[in-house]
Amino acid sequence: LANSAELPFARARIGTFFQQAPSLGNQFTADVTLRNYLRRFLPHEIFSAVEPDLERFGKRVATDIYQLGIDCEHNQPILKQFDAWGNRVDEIVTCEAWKKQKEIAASEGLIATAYERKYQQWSRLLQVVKLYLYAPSSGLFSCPLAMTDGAAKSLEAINDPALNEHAYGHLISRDPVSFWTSGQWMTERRGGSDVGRATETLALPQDDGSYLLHGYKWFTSATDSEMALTLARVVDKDGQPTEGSKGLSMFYLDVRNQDGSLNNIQVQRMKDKLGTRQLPTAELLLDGVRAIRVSDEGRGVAAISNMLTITRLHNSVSAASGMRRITNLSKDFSKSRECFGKVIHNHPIHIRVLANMEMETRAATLLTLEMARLLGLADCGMIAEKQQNIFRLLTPLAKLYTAKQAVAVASEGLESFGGAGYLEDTNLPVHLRDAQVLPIWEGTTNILSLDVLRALAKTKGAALKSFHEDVVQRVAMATENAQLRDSALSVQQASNEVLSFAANNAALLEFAAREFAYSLARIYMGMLLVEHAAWEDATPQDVFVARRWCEQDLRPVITAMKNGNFSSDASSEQYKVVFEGFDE
Ligand code: UCC
Ligand code: FAD
Repeated sequence: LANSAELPFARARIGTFFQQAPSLGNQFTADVTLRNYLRRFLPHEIFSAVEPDLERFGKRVATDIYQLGIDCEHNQPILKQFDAWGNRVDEIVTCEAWKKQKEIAASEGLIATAYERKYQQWSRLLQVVKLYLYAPSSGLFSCPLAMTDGAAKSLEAINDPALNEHAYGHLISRDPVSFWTSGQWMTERRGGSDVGRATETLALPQDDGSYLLHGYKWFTSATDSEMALTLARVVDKDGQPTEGSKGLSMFYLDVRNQDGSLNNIQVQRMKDKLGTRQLPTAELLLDGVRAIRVSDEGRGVAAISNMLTITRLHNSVSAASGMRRITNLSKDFSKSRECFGKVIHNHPIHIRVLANMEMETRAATLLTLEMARLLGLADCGMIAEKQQNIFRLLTPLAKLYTAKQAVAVASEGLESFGGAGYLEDTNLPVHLRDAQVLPIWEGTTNILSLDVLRALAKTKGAALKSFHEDVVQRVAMATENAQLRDSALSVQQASNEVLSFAANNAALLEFAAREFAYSLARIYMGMLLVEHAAWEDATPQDVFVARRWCEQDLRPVITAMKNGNFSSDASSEQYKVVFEGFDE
C-alpha cells in the first residue's frame, strides 16, 4: 500500500471490523413450540381469536418493551430516605421505564386476562403465554406481577366484599391509573425457608377488628407496590404469641395511608443484589402497620401457600422464557460471527450447544404451559381430583427444575457470545445474574424438593399414583409410533423405577429428595415432549427432541434411582466428605 491513507489502521485507528449485535425477531411467531402447543390444545376459534394479539405482542416485546426492560437495568431504583430538611421520607425512586412497565402490564391485561375468564378455562393459559412473551423484556417487572397475580388469586378465594371493592378490583384492572401491584412479605431475618419458626412479627388485635403489626421483614421485593400479603403472630389476651407455624396468620395491608404517607413502615435499606437490580428489594421495619387478618388464626402458612402456588408458576414462566430469550439471541449471533473461516453456526460442536439450549427450552416451555392449562381448569372449578393432585406435585417440580435449567442455559448462552457475553454493555450478563435468583426465591431447590414429599404425604401417595398413571397413559399412543416407541417405553420405564424406589425407600426419601424431584421432572418433561411429538402436526424436529431427551435425560434418573447411594451410611459418609479437615 503506497498511500498511507489506504492503510486500514491509519484513519480508522481501531480497524474496520465490528461485531454485529444480536437482534430479536417476533418472539411469538418464531416460537414453534409455543405456537404449536396452543394450536394443539386451544379450540380452533379461540386460537384464531387470540393469534393476532399474540403476534402483535410478540413484536412489541422485541421492540419498545425490550428497550424499556434494558432501560430498567440501566436506571436502577434508589432509596431516598430523607428529604433536604431532614424529614424521613423513605421514598423508593424508580425510573420512568419501570413506571411504563406497570402501565403496559395493566393495558395488556397481564393479570386481568386470567380473572376476566373471557376464554373460560383457557384464560389462564393465555395469560401465561403473554407473561411468557413479556417476562424477558419486563426489566423484572415480572416479579411484582407474579406477586400481584398471587394476591389476586388469594383475594378471589377469600372473596370478602370489602376487600374486593378496596383491592381486588385494582389488582385485576386493565386501567393503568387504577392498576395496583402487591408485595408478598414472608422472609424474616431468622430465615426464609423455615417461615414457621423464623417469623417474629407480632399482630396486636385492635378494638375495631384490625391489627397492628410489629416486626422486621428482611426481603421485600417490589416495595413500591400498593398492598401486601404478609404473615404475623397474633398475640393472645395475655400478650403471648403462639410459636411455630400454627401461630401464624395471613394479613392484608395497604403500604400507604390515604394521604400517601407510609402505613407505619420504615424502609430500612435496599438490598445490594447480584441481579434483579431493576427491582426494588428492601428491608422493612413494621412499626404498628395497620392490617386486616385474612386467614383463620394459625392458618397463615396454608393460606399463603395459595399465593406461593401462583408465584412459583411465574418463576417457571420466567425460567422458561428467559431460556427462550438467551437462546434466540445466541442463535442470531451464531449466524453472523465468523471463526476459523466459518460462520459459527457451521461449526458442528457450536450447533450442538445451541441445540441443547433449544431442547432444554422446549422442555421447560411445555411443562410451564401444561401447568397453566391445569391451573386454568382449577380456576374455573373444572379440574378433576387426579389432575389437581398432579398440579400440586408439578408446582414444586416445575419451579425447582426449570430454575436450575435457566441458570445453566443462561451461562451457556453467555459463553456462546465469547467475550462479548461477559461485557455489561452488550446487555447480556444480566441474563445470568437475573437467572441465578430463580432457584433461590420462592423456595430454594432443597425446600421445594421437600415440598414434593409434602405433596405426596398430604395426598397419601395419590399424587404420585396420579402422576404415574398420567405419564403412562399419555405416552401410550406413542408406543404405536415406530419413531417414538422406544422413547415412550423409556418414559414409562423411568416412571416405574421411580415409583418403585419411592415405595421401597420411604425412609431414605428425604436424603434422595433432590434426585427424586429431578427424576420426576425429567420424566414429566419427557412425557410432554413425546406427546407433543406424537401430535399429527408435529415436525421431525419435535420427534428428534423427544428422542434425544429420552435417550440422554432419562438415563441419569434410572441410574441414580437404581444404584442405591441413598443409604443412611451414605449420608454419614457424605457428611464426613464435606467436613474432612474443615474443623481442624
Ligand atoms: O421469595 C419471595 C418473593 C420473591 C419475589 C417474587 C418472585 C416471583 C417469581 C417471579 C419471577 C420473576 S416470597 C418468599 C417465598 N418463601 C417461600 O417460598 C418459603 C419457602 N418455605 C416453604 O415453602 C416451607 O416449605 C413452608 C414455609 C411452607 C413450611 O412451613 P411449615 O409450616 O413447616 O409447613 P407445614 O406444617 O408442612 O404446612 C402447613 C400447611 C399444611 O396445610 P394443612 O395444615 O392443611 O395440612 C400444608 O399442607 O401449609 C400447607 N402447605 C402447602 N399447601 C405447605 N406448603 C404448601 C404448598 N406448597 N402448597 C399447598
Ligand atoms: P435459608 O432459609 O437460611 O436457607 C439457607 C440454605 O439452607 C438454603 O440453601 C436452603 O436450601 C437450605 N435449607 C434450609 N432448610 C433446609 C432443609 N430443611 N433441608 C435442606 N436444606 C435446607 N422473600 C419475601 O418474603 N418476599 C420477597 O419479596 C422476597 N424477595 C426476594 C428477592 C431477592 C432478590 C432474594 C434473593 C430473596 C427474596 N426473598 C423474598 C427471600 C427469599 O424467599 C429467601 O431468601 C429464600 O426463601 C431463602 O431463605 P433464606 O435466605 O433465609 O435462606
